[in-house]
Amino acid sequence: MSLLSHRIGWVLVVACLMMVAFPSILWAQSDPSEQAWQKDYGATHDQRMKWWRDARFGMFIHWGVYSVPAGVWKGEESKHIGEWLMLDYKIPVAEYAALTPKFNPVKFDADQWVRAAKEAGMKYMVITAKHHDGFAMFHSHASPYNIYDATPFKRDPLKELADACHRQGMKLGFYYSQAQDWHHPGGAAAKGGHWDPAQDGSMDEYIDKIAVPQIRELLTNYGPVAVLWFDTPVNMTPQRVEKILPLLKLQPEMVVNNRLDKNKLTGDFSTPEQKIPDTGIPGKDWETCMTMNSTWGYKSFDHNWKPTERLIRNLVDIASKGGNYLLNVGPTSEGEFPKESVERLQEIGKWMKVNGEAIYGTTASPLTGLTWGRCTKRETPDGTTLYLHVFNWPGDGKLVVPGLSAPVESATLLAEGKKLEANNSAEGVVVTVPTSAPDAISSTVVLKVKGKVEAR
Ligand code: FHN
Repeated sequence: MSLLSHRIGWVLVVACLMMVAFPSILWAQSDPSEQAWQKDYGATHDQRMKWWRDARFGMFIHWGVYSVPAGVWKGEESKHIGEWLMLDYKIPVAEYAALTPKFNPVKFDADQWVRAAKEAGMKYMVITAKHHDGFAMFHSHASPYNIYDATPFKRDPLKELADACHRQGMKLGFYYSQAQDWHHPGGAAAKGGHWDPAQDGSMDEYIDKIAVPQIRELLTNYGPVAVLWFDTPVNMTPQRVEKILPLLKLQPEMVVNNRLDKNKLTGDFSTPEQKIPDTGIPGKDWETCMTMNSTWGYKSFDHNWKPTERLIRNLVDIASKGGNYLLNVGPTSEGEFPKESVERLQEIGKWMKVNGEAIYGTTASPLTGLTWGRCTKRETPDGTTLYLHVFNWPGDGKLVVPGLSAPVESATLLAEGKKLEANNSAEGVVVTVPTSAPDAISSTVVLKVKGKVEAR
């Protein structure tokens, strides 16, 4: 018995020594390692996520040299997303790089982009600093394959955007394709790998010579970076992830998505793409990223625009499930947002001016299965505010919140501040509303009740 406990003691001592010597064992092997992730870098997860949880709505920008062909290669219209053109047509590295002299986005106006996002009610922007095609949209010293050195534009749009964001009080984030890089030797390529010998090389060297220095540049030269958004962790072994992790400490307040490593062991939030999870992702922070048409990077012939009604209702739906909405714009090669995106942003902005209170800083709905729409919640020291987002306005003037038994304090129409009558009843709370909806897309009734309202 004493021999056994002696042995156990030694095993524990050795295990502790290993963890001190190789701390990565902790995060690499413990259960999805969120705790280790939180300990591992900068401020705690909750501290870093505070502004992000309040924000609820951000702009994704996919902009790169792929906006020049705009989805067309040798006269053929690509059926796939625009930024994948190089891989989809297996365009040789040199031939694709020959697009760069044609990229001269002289109409780019950083302040205008930030203003457009701000007026839409968005609180942060995440722009592609380098997408899978390997072309850096900033003045990188790690590779001349960047917008400053390789195009007639000779400007650093990320610097201009960072300055405009800081001037206008907008949070800025960078998207960085850390693994896939179809230009630099050793960069990964999904869907069957390299198609040009120029792409062959050591991925470890690519990580050391391109990804690591470029991420360092992004986190050093552009002021505060609010979000780092990794993507497609093809061949991202724990060793390669290890090379990138220490860089995150350069921006200790920054939040990071969950696509750095292929097992999704790292990151502050999950990233459902082009979909809204039915019941949110309970116990996790998450952000749905979505296109306004069918492509991320600009395609001249993609007219599959989602109506504003859908975009607004998506935002409400996502907020009601406790998530964020990162809505994409794919600017043209001249540096402008497509006019269809501008129109939608303006319409969403009009709605947000009236209804933003029911989105920002709210939490998931405690009520589900609401036939007329969605609900978001804000807890106050003396009770709970429920924002009832009504998509289908009741024709009979009675809005029923089924099963809600908390005593009603007040009900108001958010749009006009008009007081409404509301009563507790056997079927739930019944709010008497005007016969026509204040907003055809989604009208908000602010219902204040006593105490907490827990999910049911
Ligand atoms: O391959 C990319 C795609 O081009 C786009 O950037 C989206 C945005 O989330 N992410 C990848 C696919 O998951």
